[in-house]
Amino acid sequence: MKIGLLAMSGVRACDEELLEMGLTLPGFVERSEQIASLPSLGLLLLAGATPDGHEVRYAEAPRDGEEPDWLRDCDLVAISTFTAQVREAYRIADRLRAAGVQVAMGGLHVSARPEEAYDHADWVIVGEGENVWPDVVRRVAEGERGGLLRACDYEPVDVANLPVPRYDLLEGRPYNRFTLQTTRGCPWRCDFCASTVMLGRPYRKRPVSQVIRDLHALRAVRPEPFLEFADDNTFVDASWGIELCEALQPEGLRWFTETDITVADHPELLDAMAKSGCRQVLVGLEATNAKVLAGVETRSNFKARRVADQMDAVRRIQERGITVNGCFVLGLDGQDTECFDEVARFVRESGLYEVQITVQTPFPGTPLYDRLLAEERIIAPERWEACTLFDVNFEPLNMSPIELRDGLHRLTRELYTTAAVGARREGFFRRLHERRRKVRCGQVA
Ligand code: B12
Ligand code: SF4
Repeated sequence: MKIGLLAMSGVRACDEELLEMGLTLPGFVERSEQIASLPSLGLLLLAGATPDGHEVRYAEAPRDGEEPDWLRDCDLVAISTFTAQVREAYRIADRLRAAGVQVAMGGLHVSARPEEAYDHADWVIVGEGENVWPDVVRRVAEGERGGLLRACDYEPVDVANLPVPRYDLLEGRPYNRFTLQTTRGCPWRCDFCASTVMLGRPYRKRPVSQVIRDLHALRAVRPEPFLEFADDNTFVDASWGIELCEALQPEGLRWFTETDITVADHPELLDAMAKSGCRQVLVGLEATNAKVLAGVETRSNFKARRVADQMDAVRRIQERGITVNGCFVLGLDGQDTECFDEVARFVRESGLYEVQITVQTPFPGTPLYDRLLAEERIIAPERWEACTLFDVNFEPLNMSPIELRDGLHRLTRELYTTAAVGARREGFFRRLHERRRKVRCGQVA
């Protein structure tokens, strides 16, 4: 059979004013350019899990209508979905089906709303795809016409035995970064989290040798990639983390990942990360005071418990030469209009190299979505295109939606000007050089 794999590419926001700012503010443009072209690791893994004997091609559509024509010649097309682009993906799926192609949809959005997706796809897959996809391919080859399949009805995915992602299918596309996975899931349970924790499995670490195997598959087609780990929370286990970094070090690459604040508790791990080429860690700080963060992480109040240590943790990480991208959520129930100034102050005082601000977003399938819906605080339920992390689609508790939007705009203007970005960078390098000088002089260990 001819099988097409279709990812929706690019970043999304509905708010015109913010989009315009995004085009002009240097700090914003840079991150968008870095990430906008990441390939879909999920689909490359499915390609690796496809039974032999089929012709597999990978495609990306920046938006609805821009999918390649060759998809219409396929027998089966797999589409991966995030919430913000799912309506576009549905329209593409409808057209492909009208052209006689069988369509399978999976990914975070349809895992949360499978019945909705079933109106647009022959096959809908809930959860991790590695063990379901080969069955879909077999069934289509045998002439079956569709079904709603759940990963929990198949053998659980063993992260020690994932297929090799088919990076070779990316051909010559100009990517700035490439994703690979070292872990799946996260031990925490944040109310708003719409990441892979939604795929319903506990935190799992891959054997380091398997990560390196995938890296070599990538390097066979892109010898000097900048790596972005597509993990939710890489360094939960410090000794495994050190093992990973030691294996990465001889590769001589640069990399980025997302991890929680506890990474700063382990000096040996930080040293190993720095030596192995870690350039930046993205850490969800979310807010700057414990009252606001109370209950946001629902398992053990982790985010609130660690709030007092935020500034020092940023310092401990950054003094190794690893930059921190601190992420803040605006519009949490405990916040009022003071939150914008609080974040700006924290960014100034902490010396954070990079900052990301988003508005609280009720993604389908999250406890947050269900709670806000029950409280009739979602402005337009199922307006999935607003699930961008930048569009306000709920009634905050202690401010109006307009105040939240305006505060986001104001903070965006303040944080991402050339001067603000320059000052953060200059501060980071000044402190780093100062510390290195002290280490050389024996003033600090
Ligand atoms: C890399 C990434 C991107 C890349 C994606 C490249 C691509 N086309 O796939 C880029 C930079 C383009 C991107 C964009 C956006 N992203 Co993003 N991104 C991520 C990130 C960091 C990793 C995703 C990943 O690779 N996971 C690993 C793979 C292996 O998992 P997976 O994709 O889920 O695939 C598995 C299953 O879902 C399933 N599966 C997936 N598809 C299919 C299809 C079939 C047929 C089958 C059988 C199975 C299947 O099988 C796979 C293997 O098990 C996550 C955060 C995180 N840490 O997870 C956010 C995340 C996915 N992004 C998010 C968001 C909000 C966005 C944006 C809306 C941001 C914006 N404002 O523009 C846009 C979406 C626009 C768009 N184009 O879709 C949210 C999505 C939540 C949601 N429910 O939608 C996440 C979870 C971040 C967050 N903090 O909430 N993102
Ligand atoms: S720490 Fe991050 S990845 Fe983990 S549950 Fe919270 S938001 Fe999700």
